[in-house]
Amino acid sequence: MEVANQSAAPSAHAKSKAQNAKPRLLLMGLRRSGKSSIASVVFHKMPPNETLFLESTTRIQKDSIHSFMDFQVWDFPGQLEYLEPSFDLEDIFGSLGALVWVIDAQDDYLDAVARLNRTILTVQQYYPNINIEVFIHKVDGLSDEYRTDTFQDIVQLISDELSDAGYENAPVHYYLTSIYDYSVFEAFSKVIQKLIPNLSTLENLINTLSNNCGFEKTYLFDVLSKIYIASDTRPVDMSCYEMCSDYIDVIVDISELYSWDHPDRKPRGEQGQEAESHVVLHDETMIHLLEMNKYLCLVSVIRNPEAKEKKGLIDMNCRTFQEALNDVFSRSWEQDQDHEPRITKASGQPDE
Ligand SMILES: Nc1nc2c(ncn2[C@@H]2O[C@H](COP(=O)(O)OP(=O)(O)OP(=O)(O)O)[C@@H](O)[C@H]2O)c(=O)[nH]1
Ligand SMILES: [Mg+2]
Repeated sequence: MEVANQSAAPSAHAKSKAQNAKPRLLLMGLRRSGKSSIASVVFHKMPPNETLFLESTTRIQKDSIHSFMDFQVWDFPGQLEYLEPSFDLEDIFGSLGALVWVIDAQDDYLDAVARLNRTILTVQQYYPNINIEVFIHKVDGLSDEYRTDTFQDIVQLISDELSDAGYENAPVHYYLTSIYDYSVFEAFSKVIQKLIPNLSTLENLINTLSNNCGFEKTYLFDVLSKIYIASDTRPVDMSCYEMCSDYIDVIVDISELYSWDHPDRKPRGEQGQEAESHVVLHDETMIHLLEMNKYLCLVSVIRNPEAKEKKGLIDMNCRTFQEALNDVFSRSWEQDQDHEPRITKASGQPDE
């Protein structure tokens, strides 16, 4: 296995290498817990049913995602014993953005919890700032009541074991997820958002935009993965998110159907003609979508009848937001990824 090395403690060489690397999301957990399914559904648009035919992962699968921000997703084989001394921890956890631990909630989860705790206790000695995101997964098969019980039980087990081992207030966050609904996208959105250094600036900008235009909820989406990288800070309403996410599909489908080419689409700066669209639903809710650049689009839900009338105001404010967004991201967008495929798959390749 390529990440194998001779010593368990991080080496100086590996440390300097890691500083230049892109943030990395590690998908870990026991076998068949659903790691590859999550990566395939979120980043490769695989229909959830087709994950039934996924084979067990035998080598670390490394995906490089080129988007508004470049990052990597490493999908681990469930049986890999990466805590053994033959693995260099720095190679695995060095440029870590997040450790996503997937637990199959339909299965006996005691083993998964024990292994997660072992991992946390080992890794936090070297990387105390590590963010641990626990996906309590496959909850589609559980009743609402059983779901809540399972959630509480897992949270309790993990925090009890960690505090018994002397690790209080571990930075562990929990999500109920399933590939059969939007929960896994929502959870991944939250995980990715923690990697964005300018998140609070973006949220403030979206809050201002929403207030000025009378939007009920606004999301800034990554178009291909449909992860939202920021939203206004009003409470999240799952149905709003689902509606906005579906609307992106409609627009992408229409664009593709009519071969709407985007030769002048750029990751930053002045854009050509953006896709813009709105629809009014049976309950008078309006969804408004405006493409921001090559990767991102802004989707808003408008329920206030007065706000819907003021199309000019919405246009003007959205343009101003687009300019501000450009400014916020201009540094990270300096390196134009135009010529690279958006998602490249390099299974088991050593990290460059
Ligand atoms: N019901 C349900 N099944 C799921 C979900 N996610 C994944 N699965 C199923 O779980 C099985 C195992 O999924 P994988 O993604 O291959 O699991 P893995 O964690 O990558 O397994 P290894 O590669 O062996 O470590 C597949 O049959 C998936 O269809 C989910 O959210 N709900
Ligand atoms: Mg797998």
